[in-house]
Amino acid sequence: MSGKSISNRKDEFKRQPSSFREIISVDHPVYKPAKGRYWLYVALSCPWAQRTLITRALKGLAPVIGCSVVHWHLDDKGWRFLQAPNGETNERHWFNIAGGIISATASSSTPVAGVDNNAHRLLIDGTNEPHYGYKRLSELYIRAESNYNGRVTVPILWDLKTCTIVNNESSDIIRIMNSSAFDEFVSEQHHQIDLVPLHLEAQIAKFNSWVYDGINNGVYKVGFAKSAEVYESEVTTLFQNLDRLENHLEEKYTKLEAEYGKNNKNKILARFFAIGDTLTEADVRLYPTIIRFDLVYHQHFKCNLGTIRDDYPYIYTWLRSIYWCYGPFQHTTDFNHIKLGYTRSQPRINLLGITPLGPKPDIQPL
Ligand SMILES: N[C@@H](CCC(=O)N[C@@H](CS)C(=O)NCC(=O)O)C(=O)O
Repeated sequence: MSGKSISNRKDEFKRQPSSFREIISVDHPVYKPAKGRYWLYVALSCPWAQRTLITRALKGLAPVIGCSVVHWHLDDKGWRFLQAPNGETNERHWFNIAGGIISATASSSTPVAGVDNNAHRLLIDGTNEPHYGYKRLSELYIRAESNYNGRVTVPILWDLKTCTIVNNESSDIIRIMNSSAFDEFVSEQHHQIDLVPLHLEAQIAKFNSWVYDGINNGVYKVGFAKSAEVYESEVTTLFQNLDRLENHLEEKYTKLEAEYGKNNKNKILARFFAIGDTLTEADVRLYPTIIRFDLVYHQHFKCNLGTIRDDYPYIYTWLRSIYWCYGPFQHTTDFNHIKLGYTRSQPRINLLGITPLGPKPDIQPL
């Protein structure tokens, strides 16, 4: 049963549409491609923001588009930045984030559940805002639009030249990064990477569409349901969609086994992707939800009719293959930000803010 068939619609979760939807291109009257002109603001706990970090890394854009990371704790005033001592900023760090610095320090598999919500560990709990010294993400929204009254969300792609938000919709931001707009600033090897190749465009669009509604946003519809009736309906629908994904990946894996032989695991895994036999946008958009599933969605959002690790062997093989073999996925995954971010920031769901220590390990070896 889909959530839409339920009469009590006020109990359903509705995602607010994003408000800034510009693109960057040589033909755009304002937003032309340039090195160092655009800046990404993210939360490492946020799956939508992680898409943009993965794409930025895959496309070699870390030296072109810098990045700041908000503190993992979303409090009643929204996202906040850390303050660097004496206004200190180190550009090199900001450019390298998710190319290593933050995640290398913070994503040790030892959970820091005992840490308090006001922890101020620069480059571990987040970064400062290096351009304007802002304390809150909301200040960027107000700078962009003085009477802005929508939700203050990450990710944001910011223009340092006109001091405004170019785009705050992750699916647009990854398309901007995947376009050839920034090719002149990255190596030849990165021009070749196309996450939406023309021959797979329609398949990727179809896949993204049901995965968004049924899985990416599906977990939120479960977690933010305001009545048992809505919850029960949404959680059933979510697991039907996970079953569909499992069948899709099983079919792909079985075909690869037939082609390369059951024992040729390396060859199989090198071609085991959501759509086609290379990494595409479909993997980039699916991964942030699946990597969070057992850690937070299972217990915190009550998506607990099963776990990925125990009940979905093909999804789990795909997940581990992506995580362990592709740096841009692994290095943008910070298990501490993910666990702390969800469990400490939603008192309606977890009043005492106690962060569960398990499951252990965060992800098993391939
Ligand atoms: N449509 C947006 C959704 C972004 C979004 O919902 N971000 C969440 C974090 S996961 C956020 O910043 N929420 C803060 C709030 O709503 O107050 C996108 O995909 O970029």
